[in-house]
Amino acid sequence: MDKSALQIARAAYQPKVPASIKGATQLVEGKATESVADQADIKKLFPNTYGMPIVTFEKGTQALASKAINVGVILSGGQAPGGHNVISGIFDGIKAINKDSKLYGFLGGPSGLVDHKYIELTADIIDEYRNTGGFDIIGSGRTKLEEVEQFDKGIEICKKLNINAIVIIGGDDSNTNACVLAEYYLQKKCGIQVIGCPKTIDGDLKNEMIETSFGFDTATKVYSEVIGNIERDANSAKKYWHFIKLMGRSASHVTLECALQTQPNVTLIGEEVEAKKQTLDDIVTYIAQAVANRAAKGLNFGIVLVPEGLIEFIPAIKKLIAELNDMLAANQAEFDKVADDQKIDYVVKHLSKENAAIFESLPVAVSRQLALERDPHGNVQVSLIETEQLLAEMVGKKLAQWKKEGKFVGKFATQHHFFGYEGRCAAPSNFDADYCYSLGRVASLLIASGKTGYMSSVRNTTKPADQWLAGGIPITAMMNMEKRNGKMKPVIQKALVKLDGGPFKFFESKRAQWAIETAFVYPGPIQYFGPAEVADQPTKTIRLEHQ
Ligand code: FBP
Repeated sequence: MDKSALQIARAAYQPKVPASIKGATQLVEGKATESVADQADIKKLFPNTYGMPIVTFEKGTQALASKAINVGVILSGGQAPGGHNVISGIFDGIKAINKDSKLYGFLGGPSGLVDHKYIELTADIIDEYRNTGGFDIIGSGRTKLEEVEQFDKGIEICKKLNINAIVIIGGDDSNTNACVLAEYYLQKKCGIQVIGCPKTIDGDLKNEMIETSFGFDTATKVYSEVIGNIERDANSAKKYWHFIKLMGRSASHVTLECALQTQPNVTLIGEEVEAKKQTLDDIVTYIAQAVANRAAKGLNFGIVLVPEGLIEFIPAIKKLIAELNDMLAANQAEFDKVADDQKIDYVVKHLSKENAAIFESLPVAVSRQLALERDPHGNVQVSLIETEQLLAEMVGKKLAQWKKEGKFVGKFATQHHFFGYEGRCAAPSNFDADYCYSLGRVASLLIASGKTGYMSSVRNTTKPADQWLAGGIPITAMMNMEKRNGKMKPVIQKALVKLDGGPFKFFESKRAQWAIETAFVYPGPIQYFGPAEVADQPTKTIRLEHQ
């Protein structure tokens, strides 16, 4: 494969790891854990993996284990920069434990385990993918691992390949499934361990012990670079308002981080919209007012950042989606048989009066999305809803009305953009390259220590990598009960933007100034080489959370 000069230089990059796992290391067990909520229910569902202690790896006197370990790795869900480094970290980790250890990659996501599609990941393959973006080494998929038959198919292939442990690299849903699998395999006493790794550009798989999910750092740096370029274009031409939607299925962390990096005029945060019980009209009025205020100063241009999940945070729409989810889950078989052009009618007839009215008031493109497009986890596919376009149109209509009333004197021309896929496979930043490789190394240590039902954890990440803390967190400790497809299920609690947290508070203290002034910051591209203050800095979010 031909390579650019940067790719060649990156291939030789040696990721940094915590000092405590560099040589001999020892496992230290902490106190027993409890789940974040619904303790009795979670304990009942996970009798074997509930209450396990947090573990840390500290400097030791001898290497952990010497027996060869065979591991199967799965990439699950959306791509995130750094996945290949988790895999190379696992590879180097198990080989350091015993050179006869083997790593298998299940192909195309969790379905590879069930359908027995795999390859052995040899040193030659791993070397091709070190420090690269993408998940193409083995591919990814969104098949949900939740049926006993799937788990049993997993046992079959693990027995055949003599696999001792499976590592699932995924988001909150996939790590929940990793824990269900760990519990089942313990119950069956089949000797297969399951370890999770926190992945998602959305940044919503985090808690007190998991500081960030990998990929968030690189993806937000890529989006911020491009937002900065658009800001500079807007400030040069002075003729467009750019409406930019940013990925992040539900939480608004990506949007907030990009706002902190680029200081746009308007930033919407879904969690705030929900807390303030705002309507679609409130949001449109807020943006239109910012446009009018700048126009009064002769500034007919600006930047609006819109989180992908916004629509789900508008309380009236959230209620509608909840009823839609329950109704569709209860009538799935019947709904599947309804002809496509009759589906919207079917939905309207089966909703309560209040929600049917809201559903019918939405633009057709949005109501179709809400009713028709679900992913295998039952989530609305918000990335397909063109909120940025919808808002730009609605703001345009409001300003036209204000113009007639003499309340708006400027011009309003728009451009819209959606940044998501552009950042998910970027070459990992130094932070993600180091963090991911460390997560992989730690996963191999958890396996060598006989652990199962744990998520690999690397903390203290605002400090230089040498001082990072390595360990494992029981996945049950992150769980609570939530309604999914009409039924209460144990799931890892999603981390939404905290309105009393450091990142939001900082943004809140600045946004009025950013709205009226042109306070844009142009971050420029990710730097892979150079001084640490340029090349190794973690996100502003993580720094503000841990200052
Ligand atoms: P994960 O939670 O699986 O990491 O996916 C994140 C994400 O990139 C979301 O931001 C986005 O809504 C979704 O995936 C898009 O999914 P798809 O790749 O299937 O279009």
